[in-house]
Amino acid sequence: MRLFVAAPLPLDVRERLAGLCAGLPRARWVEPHNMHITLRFIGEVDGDAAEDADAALAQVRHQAFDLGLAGIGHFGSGRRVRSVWAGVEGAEELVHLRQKVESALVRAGHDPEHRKFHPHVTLARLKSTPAARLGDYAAAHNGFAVAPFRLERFTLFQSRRGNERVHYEALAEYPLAG
Ligand code: 2AM
Repeated sequence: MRLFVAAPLPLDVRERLAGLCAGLPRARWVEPHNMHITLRFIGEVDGDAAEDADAALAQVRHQAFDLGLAGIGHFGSGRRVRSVWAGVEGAEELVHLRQKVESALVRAGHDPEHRKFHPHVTLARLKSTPAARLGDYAAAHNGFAVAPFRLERFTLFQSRRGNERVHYEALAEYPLAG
């Protein structure tokens, strides 16, 4: 099974993000119910490893905290822009939480993640979208912002593919202390 750990987003935040999901040619837009902030991609694991990951994540202790969204960015450059995303504002606590998640998974036997953490909400995956169109899109939505909302849990998701659609199923939720 293919797993990842993420911060789920409230419905009203996903509805705001859905308003950004138009106006880019050759974009595969993320469906609003699938939108999240990835904390740690785990990848393909068997059932035992998934249980170990779940047990480790259940040990993570962290306070609930506020975070907002602001701005539009992308990964990749030139003709190889891979994705567009909304940025996270005030991500200090999210970075702390992500460090705890990372330590817990490493203790559970996963290889450490060496890539830098860039908190974001993926809006679309792109293939050969003309750079000028991307520039227009970013300019149009430059002022995008979502007021801070409270993150009260994080989630272990399973990524499933079916009918050419991807579906993220919440396998477990871990409350943050109120
Ligand atoms: P994203 O947050 O940038 O979209 C489920 O597929 C989630 O895990 C996606 O949201 C995606 O990142 C992230 N993900 C998928 N494949 C990945 C990979 N090979 N390395 C890192 N993260 C990945």
